Amino acid sequence: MTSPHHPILNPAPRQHAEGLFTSEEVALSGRNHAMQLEGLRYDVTPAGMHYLLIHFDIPYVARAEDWRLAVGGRVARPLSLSLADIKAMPQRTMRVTLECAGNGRKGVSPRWPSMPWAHEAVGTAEWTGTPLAGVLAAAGLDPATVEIAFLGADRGFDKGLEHNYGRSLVPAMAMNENVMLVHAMNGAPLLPQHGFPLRLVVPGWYGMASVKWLDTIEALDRPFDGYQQVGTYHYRSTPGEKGVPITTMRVKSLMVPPGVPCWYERQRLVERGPVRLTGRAWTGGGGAVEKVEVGIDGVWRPATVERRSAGSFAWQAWHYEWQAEPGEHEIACRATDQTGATQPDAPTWDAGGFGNNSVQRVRVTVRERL
Ligand SMILES: Nc1nc2c(c(=O)[nH]1)N[C@H]1C(S)=C(S)[C@@H](COP(=O)(O)O)O[C@H]1N2
Ligand SMILES: [Mo]
Repeated sequence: MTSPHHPILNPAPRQHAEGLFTSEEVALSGRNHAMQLEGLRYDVTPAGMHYLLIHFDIPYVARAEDWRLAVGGRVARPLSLSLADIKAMPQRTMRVTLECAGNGRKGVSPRWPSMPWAHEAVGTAEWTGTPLAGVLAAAGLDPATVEIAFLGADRGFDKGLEHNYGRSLVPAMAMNENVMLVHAMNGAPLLPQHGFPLRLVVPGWYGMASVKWLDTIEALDRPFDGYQQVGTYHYRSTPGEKGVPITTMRVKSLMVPPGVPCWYERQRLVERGPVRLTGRAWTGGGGAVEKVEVGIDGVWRPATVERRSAGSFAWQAWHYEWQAEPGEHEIACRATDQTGATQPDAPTWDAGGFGNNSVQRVRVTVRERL
């Protein structure tokens, strides 16, 4: 019997799974790499270490001169902007921590078959560009605008639906002074994989809002119904329910695993004595992390957290002095933000595997000094 399913036009419904990872998941994790956890040492993640999430293919833009940003829909003056036009507008550089909403999906069981992130789909970059509000003002946004859609040049299929990657914001959010159209990352033109020549950056939100390879902005008199807006990126405690749209990042912390690893299992070996544990913590919506605790074998103690200046969207460094005693240990870290929200011990189950901010645990063997 032939299957009625076709992988592109009518794919077999994906099912939640436990246990072994599929070859599709493994292939996706080759295309989309995480930030190595030792990358938490840098205030600004070196561009090649920053995590990547690319749904379809990276669009090939050979010459930035040939590229245009179209601004249309419910605007008084439709625009077609070159990269030079955008660079001629007021410029600002912002340090922003981005995290994929699917970060931690690997640990949500049963899991949704998609990009099987462990903990490290995060990175911090210095993004340079112009505030989106200035471009929208130049186009003359119609007051009747309900949502503004941002479309990338990348196109493909998901669940049989063909679309360009696209997301939307309500006008108040689009006009927020921190939302930017950026052409540079860490002082260099965007790399192809990070959205060359232009992307949106929505600080404080999970990464899906920061549309890469941006070529169209459209002011709409109705809610945007693109797949990436309505078909996914919702918290759903029951598969198939409407759910809650995903916006800002949940509070989270990560540590640089101490000592040295083994190649395959990634377990750690540390020598007895003082060990400085270090890491980063962040939260969404421009909030601040107020507390980080380190758990050694289940006993939690406060770490020292870098204070942050108001209006900052970058992660905060933390450290903790550990007296490592010989034996087997489990080390964990846990952040709490200014709202009192803290990281759960175990993931809250989500149908799409989104928003897993449960605590990271690292197994460490401590030996006597040689
Ligand atoms: N056009 C386009 N924009 C996109 C995506 C994409 O696949 N296509 N992925 C989104 C998701 S889910 C994330 S987490 C971030 C990742 O940005 P990065 O690869 O620069 O880290 O880009 C977002 N913007
Ligand atoms: Mo993402």
